[in-house]
Amino acid sequence: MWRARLTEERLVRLYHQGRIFGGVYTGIGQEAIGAATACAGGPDDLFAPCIRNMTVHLARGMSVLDIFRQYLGRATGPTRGRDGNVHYGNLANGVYAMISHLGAMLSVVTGGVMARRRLGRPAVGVAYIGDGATSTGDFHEALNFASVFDAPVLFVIENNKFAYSTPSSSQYRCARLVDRAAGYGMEGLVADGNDAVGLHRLARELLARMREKPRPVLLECDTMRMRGHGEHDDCSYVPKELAERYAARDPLRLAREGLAAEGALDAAAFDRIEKDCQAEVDAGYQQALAEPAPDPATLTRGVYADA
Ligand SMILES: Cc1ncc(C[n+]2csc(CCOP(=O)(O)OP(=O)(O)O)c2C)c(N)n1
Repeated sequence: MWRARLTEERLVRLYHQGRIFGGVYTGIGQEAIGAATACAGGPDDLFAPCIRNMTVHLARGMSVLDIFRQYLGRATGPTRGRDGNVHYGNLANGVYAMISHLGAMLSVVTGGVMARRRLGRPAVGVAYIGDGATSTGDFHEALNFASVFDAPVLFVIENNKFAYSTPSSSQYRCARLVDRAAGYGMEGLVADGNDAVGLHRLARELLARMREKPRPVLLECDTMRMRGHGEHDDCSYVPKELAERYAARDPLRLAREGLAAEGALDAAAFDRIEKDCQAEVDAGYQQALAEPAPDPATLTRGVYADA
């Protein structure tokens, strides 16, 4: 979570300095969801991170250096400078690169998990989606299909109260999004999306059960988008009181307090983690900055499949 927070804070600054090609969309304030669930997976599991899931990439082995290479459009980065944004992944580590069409990746994970299981690999999948994207047809199709075929996919809704400027009240009429689980005949649970420790325990238990007895689960995580949709958005439409309520429940603060209360990690150890992550971010940024942009002569390479 510290790695993601500090990386994204640096990216925000770079964006406002005009050093990023394209937009910056952060998961600041939502780090617990990706971190807690992705750390709960096994080595052969599949993940489909969405816009605000840098913690999933990091938890599944991507380096801070590679993330800076991606955002700075370096030839050495995960998309070799073809994309300067969230469309990166690492299939070798079971992480799909997202495409922009929200909802589309849910079926991809479902199919990927089914394929692995047919080959005798006991994989489970975790797919992430925002509250707004639950209104897509793809969401419905993927959940229904996964339920009918008992595909062990944890569908994680990050309910951060807004889809761009559209509030939940204009997005859905059910009391909670998890209510939809019954319609698909699957288990649905609600969790505090800012409590990394509690969520990690829940995710470990859920994934272990799903691996044992394959079936999908819908998990709605309560959280809040703490910045604009992207850095171009000042989010003036967000009620101040709402933002303040969640600022007081910052996931890093909750993790620090929770782990200290359990005697698992004292304040000094937590501070050391922050310091180490800051050093990693500084070094990663400096190295990526020194690396080359792609050679224009290679523009179509890796974009089209070789015939
Ligand atoms: C199918 C589809 N419709 C619209 C968009 C444009 N779009 C990109 S992000 C976004 C808001 C998504 O809101 P939500 O799913 O709640 O996720 P959040 O941004 O809050 O994390 C929209 C409308 C898109 N990428 N794909």
